[in-house]
Amino acid sequence: MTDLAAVKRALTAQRIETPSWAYANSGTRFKVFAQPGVPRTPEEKIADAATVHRFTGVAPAVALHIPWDKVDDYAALTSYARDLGVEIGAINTNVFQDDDYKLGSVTNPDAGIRRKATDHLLEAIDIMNQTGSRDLKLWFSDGINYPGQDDLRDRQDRLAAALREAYDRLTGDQRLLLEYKLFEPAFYATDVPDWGTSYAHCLELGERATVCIDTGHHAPSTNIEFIVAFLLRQKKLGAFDFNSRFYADDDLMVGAADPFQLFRIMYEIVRGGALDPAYGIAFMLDQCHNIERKIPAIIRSVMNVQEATAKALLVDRDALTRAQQSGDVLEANAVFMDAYNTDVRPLLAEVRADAGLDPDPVAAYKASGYDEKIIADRVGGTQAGWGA
Ligand code: AOS
Ligand code: ZN
Ligand code: ZN
Repeated sequence: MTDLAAVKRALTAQRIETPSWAYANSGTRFKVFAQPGVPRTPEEKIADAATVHRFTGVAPAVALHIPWDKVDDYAALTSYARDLGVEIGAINTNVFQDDDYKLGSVTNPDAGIRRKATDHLLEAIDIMNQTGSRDLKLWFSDGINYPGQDDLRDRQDRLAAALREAYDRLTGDQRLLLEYKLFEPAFYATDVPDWGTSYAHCLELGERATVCIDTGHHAPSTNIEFIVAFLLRQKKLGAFDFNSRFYADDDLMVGAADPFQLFRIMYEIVRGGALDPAYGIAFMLDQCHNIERKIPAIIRSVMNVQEATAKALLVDRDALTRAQQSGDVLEANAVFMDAYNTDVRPLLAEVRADAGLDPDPVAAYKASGYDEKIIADRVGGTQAGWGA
């Protein structure tokens, strides 16, 4: 039997971090469709993140991206965020948007360019010291397009050296999160292409280095929940970048393409006792809302994660264990599917009502007038966008 009160407590305590760049304009390589009311400054992105938190109650942190969110005074930005009810979350680095990085950043054959890229990682740690952020999130676009273009092993050595330098700069409770990605922008070989590569580097670095799983960064049919289970067992899972993929790194709303996969991932999280924020996993979104209104899409994404989590929490673990141990394949699968097929929306509506929130966050946002207000207020200046 599932303890419903415990399920509700777990859902109330859940935390999901939203990314500053998801509030900004974004698009594909073909076109960015600008939207009215889009933030022009890091402060306006934070205000939008605070709005998502206001309606969902479970999104109290916003991840920044440097230099897209570069400001003169990070302490002031941090207190601005706190005044709005949110914290600054992970600091994301950018060593992919500079001409110098054509042949790579920390793995570039040129030592001067490697120095520049590594210095950027150190700069991000300085920013963490000012924002009080725990997590340095690293994603490297580094890789090569043609066989023979550069030495695969030397590039691993260069990567290890840069990671070591950054890692050794961490203090207090700071952590390094290393994200992997199968391909893109490099098409033949990426320097951190998979969880195994990230895991091996993190293992070499030490206990403050853990893997970040971006759900959109795998080959089709990859069993992501297996990766989750394995890394949890090794105590090397540090974060998620949640999003949906139909084809490649689509960055669509999490739970849109494959809600069943999201449920299976969240089940492994629950099974591993890793849902509680105290466990230390950062559940982040990494999405781009190219054609839909951004704030309600992010609210919807947060709700999709909550729904998958609620279903995962509803799995009757005792019944599942009994079926598994007696080798009852069909019964074990039925227990699992029963939880997945439960309509958890009424339960989540209750959890929200208990927390003093509107049970329908998207409708509440639409009725709030915030959308109309940002469209009216945010005129002039330059809208922020992916890369701006
Ligand atoms: C890139 O594909 C990765 O998903 C990154 O995590 C992220 O989208 C990018 O660094 C924007 O911050
Ligand atoms: Zn990502
Ligand atoms: Zn990505």
